Amino acid sequence: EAQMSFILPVELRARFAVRLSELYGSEVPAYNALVDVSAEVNQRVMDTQKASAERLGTIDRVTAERHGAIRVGSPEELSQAARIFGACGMYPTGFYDLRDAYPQPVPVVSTAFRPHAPEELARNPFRVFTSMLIPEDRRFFSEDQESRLKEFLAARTLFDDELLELADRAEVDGGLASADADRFLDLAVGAFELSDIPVDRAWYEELGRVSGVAADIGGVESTHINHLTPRVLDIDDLYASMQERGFEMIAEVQGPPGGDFPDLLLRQTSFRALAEKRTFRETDGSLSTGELRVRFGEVEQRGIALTPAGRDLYDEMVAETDRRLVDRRRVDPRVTRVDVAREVWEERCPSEEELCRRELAYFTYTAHPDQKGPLPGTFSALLDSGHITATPIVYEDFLPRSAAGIFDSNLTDRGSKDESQNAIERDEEWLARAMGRAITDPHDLYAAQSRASLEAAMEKLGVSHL
Ligand code: OOG
Ligand code: NI
Repeated sequence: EAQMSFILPVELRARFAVRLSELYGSEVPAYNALVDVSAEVNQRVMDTQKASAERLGTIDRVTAERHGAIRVGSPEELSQAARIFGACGMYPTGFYDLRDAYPQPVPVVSTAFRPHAPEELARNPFRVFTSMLIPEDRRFFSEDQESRLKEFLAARTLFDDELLELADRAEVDGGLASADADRFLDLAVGAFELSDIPVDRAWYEELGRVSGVAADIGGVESTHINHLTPRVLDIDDLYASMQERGFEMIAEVQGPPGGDFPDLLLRQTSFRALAEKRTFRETDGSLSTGELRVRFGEVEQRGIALTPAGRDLYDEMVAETDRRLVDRRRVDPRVTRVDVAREVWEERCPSEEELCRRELAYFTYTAHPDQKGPLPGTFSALLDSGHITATPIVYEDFLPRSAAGIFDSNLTDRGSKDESQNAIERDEEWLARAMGRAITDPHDLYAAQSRASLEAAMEKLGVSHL
């Protein structure tokens, strides 16, 4: 019976996440501590907030929830990674250009592979933020470096044929027979293991002077999980608890401030990248042991997904925070970004109710046909009368600004970028074509989910249009 069973993409995805978590925990033991503390924090929130703790995802989902980050060097490598994720029901979603990111530009463009359907997300939302190097961008690399990078990348194999064939089969057949699934997972997880192939020190250091991320991609023979991120229900508690245990955390939590505001989008923090032993090949050909600091432990708290109008408002609040921070620091250099963000949020952040009424965030709707009183004919009156209630949709994507903030706090070298050179155009359409797969706009997914639930609620109430 066991070897007859057929493993669906959702199960491949769940097992993939568990296996990567085991792998990463064995490579970076501090990650295990982060996962333990996350579980404690989540239990505390469940105990104190009871049912409302699960508004943005059940505790089972949140406990299993991880995102990973990987980095690849070329469209070919990206399209191969896409086949592996495709087997697990994870599709390219969203486009992020980190080349102009503040406070730390990074020579990559990125997308996230994740499930799309709400049921799939509820069962296992595993997502992988995947960045691809842009060696053609002259602001970062010279022509000579570009050609050496391309030569280096063309000579390596990240994913072998057997793995890619199994991935394709899983995608076409909608799953794999049990034995094939085991083999697929062994090979897929193995592809993201830290390799002990010696690192060419001169080459790695040359790339590192451009960007630590460039060195991490183009200076080594294989790819690896850069970080694996658990989800917590209270990131301020997590931050304090990790510090109490003696972990050196980055300066602050990235993203919106904590406090009595609706949870918007995404808040993230991390412990600092740890030194890991690697073997280096020196210029004279000899081998030596050294250390690299590239892998860190990140953790996140997820909030409400914002509509484009809500996102504009969020971006304005962030910009206002930046402006005020500069002014404040002239007077008092100890003022933190979080202090200033709290002030701005105090003045401008809408309540959850307003986010819904002003269509600044995405919600699903539940009908209450037994609600007393006449059935009103407008959306907002249905909310007033209690015939419809709104539940926030959780943000399933990423914030480039937080990503860049995390890069910034973890890179020892700021790298270099020559702003006198022209950028090469690398937009979403280009990336989709290069990868050979469509990239889905996350807004389309949230909007469709919200619309479907509103239509179902209207039908239940017998309201034909609003
Ligand atoms: C990816 C950084 C982006 C996040 O959580 O924003 C990311 C990387 O470090 O390669 O994972
Ligand atoms: Ni991350």
